[in-house]
Parts: sequence; C-alpha cells; structure tokens
Amino acid sequence: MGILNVTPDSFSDGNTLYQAGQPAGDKVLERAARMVAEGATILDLGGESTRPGATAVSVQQELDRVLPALELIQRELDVVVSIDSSTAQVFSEAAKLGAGMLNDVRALGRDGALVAAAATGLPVCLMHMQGNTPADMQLSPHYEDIVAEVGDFLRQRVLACEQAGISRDRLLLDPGFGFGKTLEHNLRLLNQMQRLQLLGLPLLVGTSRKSMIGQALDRPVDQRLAGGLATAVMAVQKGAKIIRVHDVAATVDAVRMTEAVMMESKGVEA
Ligand code: 7PJ
Repeated sequence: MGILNVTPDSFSDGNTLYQAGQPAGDKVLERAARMVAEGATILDLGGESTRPGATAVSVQQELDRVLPALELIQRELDVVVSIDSSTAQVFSEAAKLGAGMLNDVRALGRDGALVAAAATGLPVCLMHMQGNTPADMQLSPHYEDIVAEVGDFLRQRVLACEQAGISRDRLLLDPGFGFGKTLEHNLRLLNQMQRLQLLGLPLLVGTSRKSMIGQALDRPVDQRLAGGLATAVMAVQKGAKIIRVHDVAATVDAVRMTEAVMMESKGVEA
C-alpha cells in the first residue's frame, strides 16, 4: 500500500504535492503512477494530517482535497484506492466515486462513521490509537500490556462494526504504530505482533518513516528507509498482509524476499 497524502502539512511528503495551497493534479498523478509502477496494489489517499499536534481540517476541506485526486487516479490508473479518513461524508462520497477500501485511524469512532462505512459495502481497516485525537495522543501514553490492550480495543471495534452491519470478512486490523505510543510501546508491539493474529483478521502495518525509527536509530525523516525495511520484514514475518509505505519499490523487494524465504518449506520456487 503506497501512501498518497494530499495534505499541505504531511511531515514526509504532503507539501511536495502542493502548489499555491492546492493539491496539484499532475504531481498527485505522477506520484501515484510511480508507486503503482513500483508495485503498489493499493494507494492510501488521505486529506487529513494525523501526525501529533496536527491542525484539524473541515469536512469540506477534506472533500476538496480527496475527491479530485480520487477521480484523477480512478480515471488514469488501475489500482485500488483506499481512503485514509475518519469522516462519514468523505467515506460516502469517495465510495460513490469508486474507492475500494476505507482506512480509519479512529476505527470508525467519529459520529456517523460506522453507519456511513457500513452503507458503502467496502472493506474497512480499523486502527488502534490511544487518546481520542492525534492532537493529544502522544501526551502520556500508558499501558499495562500493550499488545493485550490493543487487541482488546480492536476486538471491541470489530463487535461495534458487526452490530452496525459490517461483517467480519470486510475488516482489517492495524495496531497503529506511533499513535499514542512511546518508542518502547512501538517496539514491543512489533516484537509481539503475532499475538494479534489471534483475532483472525488480516493485519495492516504502517511504520514508514515514523518517529519510532527516528528514535531507535537517531535518524531524521529522510534517512529512515533501512530502518523502515527492517520493520516491514518483521511485520510480514509476524503476519502482516498489507504494508503501508512511502518507499514502494524498496519495500516490495524486501517483502518479496521475506515471502520467498517464508515459503521455502512449502516447496515454492522463487
Ligand atoms: C497510519 C495510517 C497507520 C493506518 C497514518 C503516517 C501517519 N493508517 N495513517 N496505519 N498512519 N492504517 O503515515 O506517519 O499506521 S498517517
């Protein structure tokens, strides 16, 4: 899954897709086409920045950022577009334009989100975050047993989805690296992520360029690729089915190599 941020304040790539305060269509399409050529089968399109302390956007702003980019990608490229949003209206409008998946860092916790997502009929990724908003999530994250607590939260959201008419086979789960978690929390969550496979749903993992890599290696955001590849490999070994990244080509190779090794006992040739 390639990350396509159409926000002016994304910490790693968003602002390079902007001109005069608006997402520039040709740049968005160019970035999208490159990720598809590099092997992305899903693009995760987001118009709301969720980094710690990010400012809120209005529903209209988010629609204005996401929908034109979605239309353009749908018209020009053969790829599933995932919508990285928490907003009911964005889910509904994006689904009408052909989006293939919803990805919500608030696990459909916002008003109207469960109902709107259910009505789309689309697959949904539910992510764990401690704290209610990206603005306050990093203030003082605390867990007794992070893996168990992330699992409990996700299990509750799966039940809420089922009650809202979203069947289990439409759901994916994400432990939410960096969302209300210290470095130690993120490291434990990755090291023990196989425990989340007990929920029986596909896992999606996003660590690309995140501060957990910066902190562990003391690297700025433009020097986190090798660290990110290490986390991608580990995530695949621990059961992740989708890896959400900025650097598609390198990650595809790392994941394919990991899978080649994991499959050897099944007699599959490279
Ligand atoms: C994630 C996400 C993630 C899912 C972001 C960033 C912050 N969606 N959206 N999982 N992160 N499912 O990319 O650094 O980890 S935005």
